[in-house]
Amino acid sequence: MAVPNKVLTLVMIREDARILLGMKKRGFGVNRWNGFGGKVEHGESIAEGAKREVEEECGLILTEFEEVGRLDFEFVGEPQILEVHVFRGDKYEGEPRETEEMRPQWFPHDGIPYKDMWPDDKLWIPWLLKGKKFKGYFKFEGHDNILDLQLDKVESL
Ligand code: 6OG
Repeated sequence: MAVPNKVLTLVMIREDARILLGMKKRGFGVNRWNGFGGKVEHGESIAEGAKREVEEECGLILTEFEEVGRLDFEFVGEPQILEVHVFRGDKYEGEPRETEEMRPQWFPHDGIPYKDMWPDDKLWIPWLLKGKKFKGYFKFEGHDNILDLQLDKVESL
């Protein structure tokens, strides 16, 4: 029987001049900068899960955010596909604060630390910053090597 996808969220909080990333302090993707997000829980919508994870991981309350991307990740040797719903966070309340999971930091759009991020990010973050929507599939071998990929801009998800 097919293994159901693992449904995850990923929120990139974006302003005109800068983007908020978090240094992952533990767990999957440790020691990489990334957006905020995690597993969607039973009984909540994907958008609710995104908002909850942002608050848990960096203390911000999202007031305007939009789903802009859908990325499926396969890891060689692992049956489960990670189905990542990517959101652009446009407005929020509060100030970012460090938590047990993430150390947040603002980066200018032209200073995103791609070499310390998941290798797919440099392919789609520029689209997100320009307000585009996208869909993609990546096949990883380990955490550094992309064997195969498909990535397209779309009008709607
Ligand atoms: P937790 O296991 O910490 O959620 N995620 C990825 N993000 C990027 N940029 N690239 C990937 O390529 C990713 N795979 C997973 C989704 C994991 C967090 O990491 C994101 C979640 O926000 C493979 O709960």
